[in-house]
Amino acid sequence: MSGLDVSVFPHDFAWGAATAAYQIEGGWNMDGRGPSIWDTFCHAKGRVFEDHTGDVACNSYQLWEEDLKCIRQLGLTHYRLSLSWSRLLPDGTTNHVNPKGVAYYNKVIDDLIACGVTPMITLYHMDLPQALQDLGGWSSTEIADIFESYARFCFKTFGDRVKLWITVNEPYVCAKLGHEDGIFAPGIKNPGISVYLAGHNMLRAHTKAWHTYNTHFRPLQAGQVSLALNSDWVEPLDPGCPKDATAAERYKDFTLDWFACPVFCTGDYSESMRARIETRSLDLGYKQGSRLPRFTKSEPSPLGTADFFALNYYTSRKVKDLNDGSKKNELSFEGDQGAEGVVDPSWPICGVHWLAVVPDGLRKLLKYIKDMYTSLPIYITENGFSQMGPVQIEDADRSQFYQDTLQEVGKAISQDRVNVKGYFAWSLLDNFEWSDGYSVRFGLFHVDFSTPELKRTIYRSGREYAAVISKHHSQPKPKNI
Ligand code: GBH
Repeated sequence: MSGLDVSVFPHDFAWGAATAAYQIEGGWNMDGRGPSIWDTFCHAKGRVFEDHTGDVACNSYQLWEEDLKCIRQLGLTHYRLSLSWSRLLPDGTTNHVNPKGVAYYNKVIDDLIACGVTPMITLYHMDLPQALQDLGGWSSTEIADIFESYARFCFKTFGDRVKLWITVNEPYVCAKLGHEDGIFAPGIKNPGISVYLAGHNMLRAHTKAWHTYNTHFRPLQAGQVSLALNSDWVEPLDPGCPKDATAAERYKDFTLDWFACPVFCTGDYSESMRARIETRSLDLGYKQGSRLPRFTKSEPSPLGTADFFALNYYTSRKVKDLNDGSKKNELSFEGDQGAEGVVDPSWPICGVHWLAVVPDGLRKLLKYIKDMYTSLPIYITENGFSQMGPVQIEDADRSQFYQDTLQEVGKAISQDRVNVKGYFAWSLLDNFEWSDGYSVRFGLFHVDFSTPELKRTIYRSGREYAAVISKHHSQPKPKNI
């Protein structure tokens, strides 16, 4: 990454890396942690690649100090981690607090701050307490208030030191992969119905947590709260084909805009998304009310419930119309969306099949977010590149990827005037990559899962990322005028 011009990044730019509790912590049944839906999902055979589990993962629960060394070696200014809800509250409710869970995160937070690293904390990264799933999980109305109590507990316990919060990570992925496709926990396949309900309750949960922070904690703690939305950059497959152009709009309606419109634009789902779902319900003879829930006046509005925009970007897609395709008569999310995202043959696929490498898609998406949604600061809360097969510590291709991507972020800042505040590489460590188990590696550090020491070894991309950060910090600071 030595070719990267770091001078365009603001002097207080957040250089980060991200992880998530279930993907790194292990210690799944230690010291009073309650089970989460991912424990259940992994322990049922046949769900995850070679039945891998997060039982041990990187063992960050016991090896936190090794992680801290990695963070320091990179010279990160920020570290994004998530809390395991069921480690703090084993049955999901504040009726039972696990003091050892609280002590663990207190140590992590204190150690980070002592090392000059700013924590960004995600409250929910895919790992619902199993006890709450047993009550209906994200499909139940009550979950929003239960989440609000959990969030309040975390703000109260950690908010004196933590100033950057993410409520829910990727509601799209949790709803779609967990409740429509069933390939993520809780493994529900209820096409065209549960996905909208789960997404809706995540938005309600986020909204309540933001309002709680805003009213009760912001005055004293002065932090910021948002939710992390994942999005590909999309364009019509054939820009000259009106059907593809409309399909690309629909694709956006059902992905980024599904959550961004209520929070940043109107307080409700877009007219086009709602109309599309209503029409298809009629066409398919679905009569049990609206599949896309409504926000009610008795609850606070999602509009304005973000203090910054948190974006997870990995890849891009070309969109083709699917209106007359096989999903036409199917009650499903994809049928509603009526659009299919495909990979352009010129894009390299690196590692896992879905990750086409398109760094300039990130620049376009950043500008799009600024133009369409908000002038609030944007944090890129995840972005990364995967490796499969034999371990390559000298990962020149990943180093190139980070250089190209950061170059595009730099252009977004200097040429498009997008207020990008920070960048978090996914991930600090090789870790449990959900349904792909340990077969897909996203780390800046390799973790040797074959030995109990779980030794961390820096990849070349990690060394080069560290060099970028240090080069940026050795630049002269702008003078205060
Ligand atoms: C992020 O999601 C997650 O927040 C993070 O936990 C994860 O480790 C990281 O990505 C890397 O995957 O197999 O064709 O069904 C990014 C969104 C959701 C994109 C899952 C790929 C699987 C596509 N990802 N999706 S497929």
